[in-house]
Amino acid sequence: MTIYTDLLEHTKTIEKTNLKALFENDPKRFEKFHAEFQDMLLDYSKNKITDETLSLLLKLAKTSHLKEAINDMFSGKRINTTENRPVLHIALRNRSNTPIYVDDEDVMPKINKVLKQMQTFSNKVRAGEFKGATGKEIKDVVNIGIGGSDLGPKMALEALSFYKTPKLNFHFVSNVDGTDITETLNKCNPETTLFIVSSKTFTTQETMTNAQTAKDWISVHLGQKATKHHFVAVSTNIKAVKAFGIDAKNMFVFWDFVGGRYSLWSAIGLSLMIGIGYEGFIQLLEGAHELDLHFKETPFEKNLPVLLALMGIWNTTYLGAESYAVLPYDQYLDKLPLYLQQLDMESNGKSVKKNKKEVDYMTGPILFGTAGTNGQHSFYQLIHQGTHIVPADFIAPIYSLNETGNHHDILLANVIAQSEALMRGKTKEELEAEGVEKDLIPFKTFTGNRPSNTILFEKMTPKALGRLIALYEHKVFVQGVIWNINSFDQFGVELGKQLAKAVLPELLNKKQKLNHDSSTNALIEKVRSLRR
Ligand code: G6Q
Repeated sequence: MTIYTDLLEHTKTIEKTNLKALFENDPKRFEKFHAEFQDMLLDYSKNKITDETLSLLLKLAKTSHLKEAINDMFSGKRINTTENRPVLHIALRNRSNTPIYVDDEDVMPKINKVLKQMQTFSNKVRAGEFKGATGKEIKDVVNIGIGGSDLGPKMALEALSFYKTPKLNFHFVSNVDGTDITETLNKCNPETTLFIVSSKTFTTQETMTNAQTAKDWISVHLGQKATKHHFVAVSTNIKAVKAFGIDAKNMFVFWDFVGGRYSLWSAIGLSLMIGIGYEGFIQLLEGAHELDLHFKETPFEKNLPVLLALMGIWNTTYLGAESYAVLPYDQYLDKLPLYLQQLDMESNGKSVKKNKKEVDYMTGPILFGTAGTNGQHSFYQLIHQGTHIVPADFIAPIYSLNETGNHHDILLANVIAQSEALMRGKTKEELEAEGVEKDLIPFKTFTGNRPSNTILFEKMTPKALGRLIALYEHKVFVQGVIWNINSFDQFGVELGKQLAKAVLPELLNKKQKLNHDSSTNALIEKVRSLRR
């Protein structure tokens, strides 16, 4: 028997149990199944687990050599095996400044140097000292990037917009759809606009197409020489940045050991730093660093990312849940589900193990979600009464940054009630006692017994956001280790991009013979025939 088969066997016992009964039979259940770190509380007691489940899951973590894997990541080992790279987003926020070595080089000095460069630059923009080609102050900052070079700063700037300078407007252009850049440029004045071209490779089709359009816009309005006054770059590719016409002193570097979806903490966060200021950005890094130390040093049974990961593994791999909802009850976190969708699904949406064999178990779930009570008036129907079991994470701050009347009490009452409703449901007997019409009873019954976690923290600050994101990053890491997949590559996004490169000339050259399947050929023909 392996731990895997032990857990499979154990599902038979759990399938016979009911969450509501587990609570009724054990008044200490919450006490047993929660963990805290600083002001953050993780309540995982509303999962279908018992003492035995938890001890088996902790054993699973141990036998998966999780401790060693954590140490490997923190010490700069090349754990991204398919790309032969270390994974060191933790170094970007290593506020203790302890040396971290890659090929005998301590990476901390170069990380600190870029942070300093970002500080000087962001201060200048915020103070109105960085001027455009005609000598005017910058008013609009446009980040051009996609995926990992877009979602992090976009999500975080919205999450921390309470702390944002009112003097500047921020825009994020990512989609290659011309509407994205056109609508953004319509809101900006070329004389007072700064573009941050964010691209690790500086070759990404969408980003380079958008950047070129922005460059043409500046040229048309201010002349060709204006580029260097209105563009800065964040990249690893110095040569391409220079070729684009961006001054080397206005380039902010990062490195191969930072994965795109883990790059918010690097110079990719430049727009965020301009928005909330250097101090705010450092607070974000500090929050993440605190969580890093907690993750590295805390025994698994009290370790928030490990516990959150184990609940996910239990629900997905053992109990068969295919999806996973992240439901932040804080308007500022509206884009968190979008951000976590990339973090989780691009990292763990894999079906080949590190040993090249196909997995025969379920890995990363389908993640979705939305902020506040909005979802309650829409897809929560399925979560409460549908045929799918959707484990959910409810996330809420105890205080609102905008305490207004009784809004926040209502919000908190809702988030707490949702997890209770999912857990306990509503029985036929309860409905009868309420005098519900007999014919409607089947439709109004709630089975309950549906799992969720609740994460509470004091309030939305840069530090709190840092902790929250790091919590999810490490959760994803732990799951990748246990599933024995490489969470740090993303070959699955390549094929579509490659094929698009072949289709593009075929759309443009109507005489080119088509050699695809009948559907693809017909779609190309249709576009050819209708598009002049
Ligand atoms: C993230 C992915 C991906 C990447 C984008 C943008 O982990 O690698 O989302 O961030 O494809 O890539 P560039 O930064 O190279 O433009």
